[in-house]
Amino acid sequence: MTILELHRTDLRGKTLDAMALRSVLPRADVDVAAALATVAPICEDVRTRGVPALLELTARFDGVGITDVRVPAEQLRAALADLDPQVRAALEESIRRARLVHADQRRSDTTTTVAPGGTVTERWVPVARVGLYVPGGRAVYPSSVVMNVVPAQVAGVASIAVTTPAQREFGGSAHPTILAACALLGVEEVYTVGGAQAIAMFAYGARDADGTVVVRPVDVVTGPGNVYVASAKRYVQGVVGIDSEAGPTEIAVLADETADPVHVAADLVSQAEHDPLAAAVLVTTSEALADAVDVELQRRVAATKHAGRVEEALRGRQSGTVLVDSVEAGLAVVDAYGAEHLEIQTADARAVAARVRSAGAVFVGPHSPVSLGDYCAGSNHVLPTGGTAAHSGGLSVQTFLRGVHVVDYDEAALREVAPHVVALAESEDLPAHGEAVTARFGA
Ligand code: HSO
Ligand code: ZN
Repeated sequence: MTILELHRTDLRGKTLDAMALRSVLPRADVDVAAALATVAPICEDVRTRGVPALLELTARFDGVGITDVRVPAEQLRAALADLDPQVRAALEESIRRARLVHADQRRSDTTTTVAPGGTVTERWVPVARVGLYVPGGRAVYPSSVVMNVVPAQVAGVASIAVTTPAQREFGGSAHPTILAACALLGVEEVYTVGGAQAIAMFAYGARDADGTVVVRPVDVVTGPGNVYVASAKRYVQGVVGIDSEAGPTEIAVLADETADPVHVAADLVSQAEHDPLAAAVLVTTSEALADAVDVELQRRVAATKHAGRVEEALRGRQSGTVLVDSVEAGLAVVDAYGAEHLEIQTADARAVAARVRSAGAVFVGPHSPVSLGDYCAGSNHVLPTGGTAAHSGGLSVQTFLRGVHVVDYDEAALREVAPHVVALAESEDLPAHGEAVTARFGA
């Protein structure tokens, strides 16, 4: 391997605002919009032809000939029975911790007395049915089954379906650990469809050639996937709700001279392991740390199992080191970047973390690596990428709830506010709106 050094961007001595920072910070251009041209015909094909289209698309894109999209119940049970006991124990612990955290996210209904006799209640109602996408491809993600299913269950969603790509090496079924995770969580409706066609299947539902309904449409589709999955989610949005358009994984580390270069390098490599497009960004006040991390990366990358894609990710334009004058300046950088995962490896890490404004999840101090959050912290690992942390949070119970306002005024309360309604209605030249109120008082 030729010398591996993260590209450096030196911002010392410079004061840039958030917009200027975004233009100099490393970031991949994953073009979700461009993929729409590929994805739209696929979605339309699924919408119009249903299951036969799903089978054909699975053969074309996954190279697997399947005859049915649904995983039989016996296969789910068998996968759980055959699951390695250690993996089972780990999944159970991951589920237990995720349930603890997500249970605390549940909202209670609120009732506000706006005026005597006039109340507005906000009721939180779960959506009826969700479709959860679990990626296949380079890695197997039973942990993503946990991260998608737990918040939906805690929210009280009655009908939960999972889909994951058919795998040739498992005879066209899904990876057995994914099936076992579904069984462990009590999810019985599992499909082996991946890619854009899976998202369309959930959005539109799918019928057999003879018109029998095989997959009922869902209200919300969630879950990470590749650019085609993200693009398909964008395409069907409006027909269904979606969570964020998750792109390749990102880790940013804000570190000062107190950080341990071994920890920093190990954590950068851990997320680079996902994908050649994964991003690993070190923001530091210490040139000595940046040098030490480069040395450690060199060693680790050579020794790691997936060295090829890790190296590609670290060399890619989306990864690099950013040198800053102070932790303060570093905070401005990481806020502008809005990482999916942000580690704070500085003195007084807790206080620094409390000041972060934009990140999918923040990992505080030397003992909270991102991979803890990926599996067993209790937090969710489906998080906003590509800077969308500026406007969105990660997957949560809230993703599956709708707030419904319930308006309940008595006669006196309506009478009291009537002149204001009438005045506003007239100002908008919508007099019938005012009359709907005054009609109640004999006018
Ligand atoms: N880091 C990924 C989640 C994951 N890691 C699953 C391992 N398995 C995106 O947050
Ligand atoms: Zn990960």
